[in-house]
Amino acid sequence: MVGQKKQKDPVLRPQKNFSRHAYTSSLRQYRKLYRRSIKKPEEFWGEQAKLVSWSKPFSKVFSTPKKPFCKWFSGGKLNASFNCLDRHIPSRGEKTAIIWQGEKEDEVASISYRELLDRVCRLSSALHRYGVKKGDRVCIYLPMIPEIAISMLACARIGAAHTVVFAGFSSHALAKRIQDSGAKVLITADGFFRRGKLINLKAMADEALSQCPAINNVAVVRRAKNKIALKGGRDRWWHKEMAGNFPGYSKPVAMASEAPLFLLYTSGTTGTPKGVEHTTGGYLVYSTLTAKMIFDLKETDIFFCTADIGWITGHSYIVYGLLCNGATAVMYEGAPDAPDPGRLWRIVEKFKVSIFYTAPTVIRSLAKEGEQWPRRHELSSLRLLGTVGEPINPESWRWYFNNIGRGKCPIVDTWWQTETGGILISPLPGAVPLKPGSATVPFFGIEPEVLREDGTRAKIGEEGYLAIKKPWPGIARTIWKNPKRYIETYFSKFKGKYLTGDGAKMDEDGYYWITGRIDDVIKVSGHRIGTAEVESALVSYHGVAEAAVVPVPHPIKGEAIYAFVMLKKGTIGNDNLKVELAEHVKKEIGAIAKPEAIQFAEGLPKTRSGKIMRRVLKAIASGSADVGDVSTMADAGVVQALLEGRNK
Ligand code: 7RM
Repeated sequence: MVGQKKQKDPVLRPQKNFSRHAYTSSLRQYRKLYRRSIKKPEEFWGEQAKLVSWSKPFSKVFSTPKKPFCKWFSGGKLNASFNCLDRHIPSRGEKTAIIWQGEKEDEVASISYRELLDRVCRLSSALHRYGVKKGDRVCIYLPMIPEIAISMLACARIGAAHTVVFAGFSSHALAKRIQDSGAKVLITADGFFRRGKLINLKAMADEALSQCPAINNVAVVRRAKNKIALKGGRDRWWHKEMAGNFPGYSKPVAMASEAPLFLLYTSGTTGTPKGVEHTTGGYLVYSTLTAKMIFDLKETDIFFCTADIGWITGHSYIVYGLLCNGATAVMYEGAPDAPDPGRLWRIVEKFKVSIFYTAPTVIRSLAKEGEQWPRRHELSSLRLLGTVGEPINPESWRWYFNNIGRGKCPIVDTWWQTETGGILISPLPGAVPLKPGSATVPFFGIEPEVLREDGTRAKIGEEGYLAIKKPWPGIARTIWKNPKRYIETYFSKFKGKYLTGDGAKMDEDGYYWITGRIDDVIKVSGHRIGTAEVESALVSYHGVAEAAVVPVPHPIKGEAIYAFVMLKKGTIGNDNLKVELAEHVKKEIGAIAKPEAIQFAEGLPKTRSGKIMRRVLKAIASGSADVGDVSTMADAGVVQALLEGRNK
């Protein structure tokens, strides 16, 4: 929980220099349009939906035949790939859709809308040959190379739902996602580079595929040129598939508005990640409108979002929301500090980036290296900055504002989630005055509420549960194969209202201050990880009896993972075992889930009914001697032992 202290910050108006926002140039105008969007949502969204092309117009804007499940733009048909590609060809065929920067400085590609369409059509034909049909799932396990966007759009074109698995996830995590989604085709690569180091992606895919007999076709992009094995009859080189007997144009399939566009697995409060399902019409309208308005997109903008496409931010603001607006997206393959902390600023200068969108953890890690890095670069092309993924502390906000925006660019602090499809709380640059550390005000059609345990509304300044009163077009429609979990997770605590899992407070100006997750989800460097997932990975290691994982504040990562581990009799807890356990978690989930610290424990604080008291563990892990009320604890003696263990 960072960034909540300085609420008394003066309201900033860095917008003087900001050219007129195309839609709402004043707070008054924002408020007026906001009120209308809430009072007459069907009218508002019916109008906004014209932002995308429909092959068959919708007959009903919004309906909830079975609450809390909702439908948007029913009766309508459209194709997301058509909207992101074909429709731009007459006016923007030669415009650059994607600028790709490889990890090596001289590896650059510029792909026009026309070229992108051609490559998407070629892959669509290959997917047809693999027997992929409308309604099927295709798994994409690729690094940040143009082929990841091409794969997504090819799936969308033929009506198959994609499920992208972040290339940093382990083979075990990949296998689980393939199995749960029921994908029958995998698109992957031979390997890729991370900080100059070769990652053998195909080997990991192979390991996963040994557990996934349903995958009968694999397309492999040649990226790193490392030596790999192609399994006969199953694996084929992407470039060969793209070159051979090409029939020409591949027709986009008209999809029902509520047809699934993609699944994206995300962490929740159990050990099993959930397949968040987004559908075509609502998601596309929402991601496109938020991109256009919040980033104030103009025809000449060069937009650089540093997120990986394996996360929702990349889905919505590198691929769908950006390309549907006909904008130019910069895609960077490598790490922000490779080979040095000036890398991102070099990219901004090189491609004259005008809008830059990143996570607070990236800002903190680069700020730590000093101002000399951005100072070396010409950053005057920038006109707007954004952040996402975690609360931003006012110090980092100011560093970003002064050293990157050079005091001239508004910062949009955008709050949203995998489940929301697009941004829900954010300033509209140039219209809404900024307060460092606050995500500010709700987007059109969004009604946030800060609620108390009993469901009543919290007072101004009082922290509570952040909930959203009514659905919006971008909301996830269900959890794949688990509608019950959808209802329980999001709509049960406050009946019918969407529970975000975040804490928040609202100030006297109606601005929202997000205080972080209040469930068992941790944000490590902006990446979402479930404590239960890490715990089940730890427990799956021989010798481990029980594990409890909690977040601890971390100066760069925001939050880090702290694990308490109880060993079975006969297992000795030493530093060697700590290394082995961390490696095991990496193998089970991925490097992002590795615990920062492991503490061996003789016992864990539990209630008399056997529930682990995480509140107590959090206090201990953070080095606090004050663990709060322990009157409900079964054996208060364990706390002393844990405190002593911590100090060791
Ligand atoms: C986009 C994304 C969602 C969680 C969410 C919050 C945290 C995201 C902000 C933020 C404070 C922000 N999707 N979060 N944006 N907290 N200010 N601007 O990150 O599904 O991976 O995570 O991220 O806790 O619930 S996500």
